[in-house]
Amino acid sequence: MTTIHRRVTQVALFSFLCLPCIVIAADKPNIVIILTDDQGYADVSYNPHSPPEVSTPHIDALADSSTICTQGYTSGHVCSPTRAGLMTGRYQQRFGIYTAGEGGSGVPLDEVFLPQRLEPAGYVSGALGKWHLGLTEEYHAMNRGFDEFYGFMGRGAHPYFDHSDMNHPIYRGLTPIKEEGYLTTRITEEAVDFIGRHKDEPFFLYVAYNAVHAPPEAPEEDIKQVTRDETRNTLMAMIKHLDMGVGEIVNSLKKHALFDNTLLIFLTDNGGSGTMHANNAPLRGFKQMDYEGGIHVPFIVSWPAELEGGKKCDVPMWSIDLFATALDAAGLPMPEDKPLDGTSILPAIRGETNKLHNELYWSSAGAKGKWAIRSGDWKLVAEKNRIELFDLQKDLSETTDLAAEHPKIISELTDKYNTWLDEMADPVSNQEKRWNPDAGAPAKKMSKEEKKAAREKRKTKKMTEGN
Ligand SMILES: [Ca+2]
Repeated sequence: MTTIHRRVTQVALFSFLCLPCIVIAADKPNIVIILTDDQGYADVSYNPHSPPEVSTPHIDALADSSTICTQGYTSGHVCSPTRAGLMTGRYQQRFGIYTAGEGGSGVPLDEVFLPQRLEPAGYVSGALGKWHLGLTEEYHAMNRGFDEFYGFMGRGAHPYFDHSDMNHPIYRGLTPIKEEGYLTTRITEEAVDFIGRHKDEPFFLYVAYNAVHAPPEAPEEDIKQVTRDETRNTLMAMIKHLDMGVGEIVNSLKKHALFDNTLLIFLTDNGGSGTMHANNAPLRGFKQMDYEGGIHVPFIVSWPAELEGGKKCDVPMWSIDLFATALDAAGLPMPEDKPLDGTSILPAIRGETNKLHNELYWSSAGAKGKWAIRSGDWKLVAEKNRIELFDLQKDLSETTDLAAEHPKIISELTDKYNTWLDEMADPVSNQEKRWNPDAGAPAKKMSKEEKKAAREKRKTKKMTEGN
């Protein structure tokens, strides 16, 4: 019996026994989100600004057959806040998450995560890789609606080769395991395995590679002298494995004839990292900034059964929209108990609308005093008492501050931001919501040696903990 004949017979049999089940299984698209970590805007070779050392043939092939969203943003400029917004479909600030430290300690338990909404429609859900939404068991992916988990829970970074620190282990489900192998490769293998095991039911697969976050670690044989910069050479080898992983996930979906009816979204969790020598051309800045280089990311949407490929979509959209988009694709209603701030991006990709949001807001609260708002083509970027204004339509690279010429726009956008921020919760860490120039004691004057020691300490902290 051929596969098709066997399938027809199975469908006939199940239709007779259990009609609603088979209708669900046949109609619901699979949903796959590949979230990479700290990858530069130009560290995908489909970006025309990408430098010659960057080669991502598999990501490029996916981009070619999909829609490239040229105005794709993340709601955080670091890892954990973006993840909190993505998993809830809501401004993460709505429940007090403004920084990596706040998100990394856990998203309040009354928030509802995406797999919890998909489960009633028959979806099985798996999370792979970096969680970074809580360290303790109640915040574990398995307790936030996922049926399967492979990866690490807490901090932003994890070594790529050495998984022996059982204080920060790799988990399978809720169980810490002894693990070996290059983590990027292991995550890919787990993704391929998940797809194979769940090919006959609708699934939601969240593949959160920690690549290419620090530490810079890649298989020795893959590190080539493609630039004069050792860290960047290592980054290129890390990207090679990430790119191969994307290729294997796509191949696995194709092998099981699932690719056409899979909504696959590829994006990065924030802008490329300066520490890792990422390239964000033509955008200004890096991760941890609200300039475009910190929040404007590679963003690809594929769903061949429903969306024509080989296109570009220039409508501003962001990571918070993926929740509503997944529900829309699955034919599910938008929740009323926890209203979403995101909206389905599918109408924009189909060309049915050229606007999804009036404004996009960023805030990392008072301690850092960084915030931004995009409204139409205007973007206001603030840090403490410095406010800059850019016209993104003319100046995507944010080279020319127009604040002095447009005081009225500054005041309108500042008012909008303040109204929005008033609606948001206080930060869970008890820091102030707004920067306060009078807060805290004046910094003690440090000696040269003390300054050097503090710098070293910060550097070590950054490399081991990540954000
Ligand atoms: Ca990140």
